[in-house]
Amino acid sequence: MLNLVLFGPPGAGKGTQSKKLIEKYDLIHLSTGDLLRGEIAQGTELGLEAKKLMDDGKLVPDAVVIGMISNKLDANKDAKGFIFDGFPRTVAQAEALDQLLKSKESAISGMTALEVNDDELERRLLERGKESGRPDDANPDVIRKRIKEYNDKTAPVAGFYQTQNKFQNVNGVGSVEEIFGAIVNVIEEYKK
Ligand code: B4P
Repeated sequence: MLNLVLFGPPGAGKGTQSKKLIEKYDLIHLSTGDLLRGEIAQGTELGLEAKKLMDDGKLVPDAVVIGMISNKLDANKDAKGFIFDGFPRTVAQAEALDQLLKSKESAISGMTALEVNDDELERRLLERGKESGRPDDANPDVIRKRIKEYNDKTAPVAGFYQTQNKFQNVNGVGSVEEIFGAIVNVIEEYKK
């Protein structure tokens, strides 16, 4: 199985690149951001709770997102592999993912991190906020809080995969096609 983690700060382009990668490699796309927005759209209890945190730029509790991912893995037993987009976002989530995959006799193939500076992230997210209506993209204070949450809680996840020799950086500034090409080069190495 090819199990990829796409990593990077909010607005780094994880969602954008995931869409292209699932087509090329025939993988199942698991975006915790999309799954949470789906719960919000359906007005579930989980969605209502998540919305408060997301609108404020905070992470949703680990147990919630781990449960969602576990359900999705179970629902896609015959998949060729998965692309994890926006998950894991904490070391506890990374440890849980390792355990979940181990119980299915599988493992993460590699993590690819998109590097983008803070000014560019803020610019992209505010731009998206104009059209998407996403409340967490509309307010510069919330965007900065999300970047801080990333630096405090998510950035350490890179070290988790580095110690397993499963971590690669890619420059996330440039055209979508250029960045896609760089990610594909890294993935081809994982596949060897
Ligand atoms: P997510 O939905 O994961 O989204 P994101 O971090 O905002 O963006 P992404 O990196 O996917 O950017 P995109 O490609 O869309 O998270 C939202 C919230 O959900 C979190 O803040 C948190 O509250 C919660 N959450 C999600 N997962 C969680 C977890 N595991 N644990 C706890 N909480 C969780 O790109 C952004 C914009 O840039 C787009 O408009 C795109 O068109 C543009 N763009 C992309 N590539 C570009 C390029 N090369 N050049 C110029 N623009 C580009």
